[in-house]
Amino acid sequence: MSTPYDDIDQLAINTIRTLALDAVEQAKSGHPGLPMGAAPMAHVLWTRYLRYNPADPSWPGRDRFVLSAGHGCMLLYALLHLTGYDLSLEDLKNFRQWESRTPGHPERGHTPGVEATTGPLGQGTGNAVGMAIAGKHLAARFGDAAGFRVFALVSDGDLMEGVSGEASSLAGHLALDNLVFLYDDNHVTIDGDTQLAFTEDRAARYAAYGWHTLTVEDGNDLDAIDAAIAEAIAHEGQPTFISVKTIIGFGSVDAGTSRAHSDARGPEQQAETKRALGFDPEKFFFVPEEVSARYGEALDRGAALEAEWKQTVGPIPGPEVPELVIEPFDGDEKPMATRAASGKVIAQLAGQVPLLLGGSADLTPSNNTKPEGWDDFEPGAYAGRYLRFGVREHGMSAIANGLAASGLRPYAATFFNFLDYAKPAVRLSALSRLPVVWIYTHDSIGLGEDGPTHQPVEQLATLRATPDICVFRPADANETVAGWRIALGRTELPTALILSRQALPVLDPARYPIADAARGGYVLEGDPEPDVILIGTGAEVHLALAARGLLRERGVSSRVVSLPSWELFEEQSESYRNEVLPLEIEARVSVEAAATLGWERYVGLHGAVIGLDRFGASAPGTTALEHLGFTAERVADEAERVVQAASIPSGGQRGDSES
Ligand SMILES: Cc1ncc(C[n+]2csc(CCOP(=O)(O)OP(=O)(O)O)c2C)c(N)n1
Repeated sequence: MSTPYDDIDQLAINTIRTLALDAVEQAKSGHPGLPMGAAPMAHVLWTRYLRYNPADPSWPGRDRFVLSAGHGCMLLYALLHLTGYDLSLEDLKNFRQWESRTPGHPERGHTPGVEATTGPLGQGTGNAVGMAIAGKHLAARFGDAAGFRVFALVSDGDLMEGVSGEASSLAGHLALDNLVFLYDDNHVTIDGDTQLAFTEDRAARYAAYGWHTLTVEDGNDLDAIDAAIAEAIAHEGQPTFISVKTIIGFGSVDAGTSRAHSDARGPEQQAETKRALGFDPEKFFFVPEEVSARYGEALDRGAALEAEWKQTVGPIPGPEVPELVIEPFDGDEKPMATRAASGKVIAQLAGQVPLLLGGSADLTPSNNTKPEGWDDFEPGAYAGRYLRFGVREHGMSAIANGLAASGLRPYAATFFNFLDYAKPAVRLSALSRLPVVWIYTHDSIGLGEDGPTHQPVEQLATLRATPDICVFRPADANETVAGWRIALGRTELPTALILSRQALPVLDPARYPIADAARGGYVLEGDPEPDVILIGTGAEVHLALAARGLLRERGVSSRVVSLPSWELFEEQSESYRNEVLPLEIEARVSVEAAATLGWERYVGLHGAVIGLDRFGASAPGTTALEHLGFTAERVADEAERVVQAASIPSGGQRGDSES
């Protein structure tokens, strides 16, 4: 501690408290309890230790502050305003209003200075671990100055969520000593005291994860908080968990109870609380001049820190990706699983995309995610680009978000079915516009013997229903190349590559217009004016191709459309989409070994959807596919049926197969 804390520090802390209170009262909703209890630790961190420059929120050398308990966002908004980020008092007054810069939970990319989109409890813990990995990795590869520290404020709810256990366990293993958790140990959640459902020894839990643990007995004791943070920073070889005992809603009549957690309590309580904190109840959103001045020091301090950093840091590559050189797969290649093709692509990308790094949730040999020659990222070997996430799909995914938020280009892999274990973080990658490449192999019942517990059915529909994520299910090795190009070209949004376990024929680029796969959908082959259009994705494209052969023998002309990505296809011009799927051709059949939900969009009212609206079965993949109706014969039969139905004039029994 350089200079002693004084009355202005106390006034500053109470300013944060009253700003949070006024904002919640004005919005008539929100969470004042956490900001009021945790203001002192945030004050100490933001005035004495955190390295940031409010004038340049994207300064790469800054420390990261993650408010994992995102419901307490008025704490962060108040700090951002007071320290000079581009967030005005007017913005604070608009807390939680339409199009305001102060939404109900922090949103990365929306409010300057917000590092992570938090609110779903637990996510921020994983994001912080990802950022700490990024800090270590950048320092190891590009020099110490390229690294940074990460501080996360975490709550009881954060620590109850399983994802915090997954991420913290890995952080301990990795000995990330640039990571500090400040635990807002206030013993209160929405339902009441933590005695109701959360009684383990949290510090002991973190010690068991391999963290250094510290306790601050009084969350209002600035010197004790200061000493703990200083010790955490100095401590080497372990991340640090500081349990800070606080009083939720400090200053209010409801302090220390779950009533203080959320909601406006009305003008009377508001006035009473402000009086208790030494503030004039008639003044709203009031920032004393001395407090402005104290926090205002952050601008000069930040400018100096950044200037000094620029002198010492060497060049660091950015997340942008150069023109990629990826060898196409020859039409003579033996059939190859798209997961295997993806592995070969990653090996080629390794040298071309400097900040590419990634790993798998303990399925490396199955996901084909480790390029030859890449070292593991392990304690003492932080330059390694391969991440051993362990069996922690949710933690892996929240960590990948933190890596992407730090400017790296991460990929993270598991079996497609286990998307369900990771979905909250995958959703947030889209919401917070992070360019993670999600690799999901074993993409259908075609995976075979592992059976219905491992066979995805509804996962494609789930991802397609998620805004802003590009879902790409390639039909072969060459479409897999296209998928990777798309994924890395998207510098602001995530992509999910949905890959097969089973080998698939390689589509010869000399014969098929594979480059058009990048448009999400294209005519693979067929007659210009076909009787029927067969639409497939992934492995089932090959069924459509085989069905086309059968239909030819039956005198029915057809076209096969490969539709690896609905989202990319929807981005194409209307005229292109009409070229691929001409409106006048109503006889259409889709085939995809997954839930049928949504395919009506492409086959229309008179088409047929071949899919899977039940769970799979344990059997060899080809057997499971056959028994569950994924055969070329069935596709051809359905095609014939819809062609016949389409030829019945309207008013007739069109589309009724029994007629
Ligand atoms: C994943 C998730 N589940 C539920 C919620 C709803 N929720 C918001 S705050 C909260 C309890 C918070 O308790 P704590 O984390 O101790 O915060 P504090 O009461 O100290 O503000 C819950 C359940 C949420 N935000 N995220």
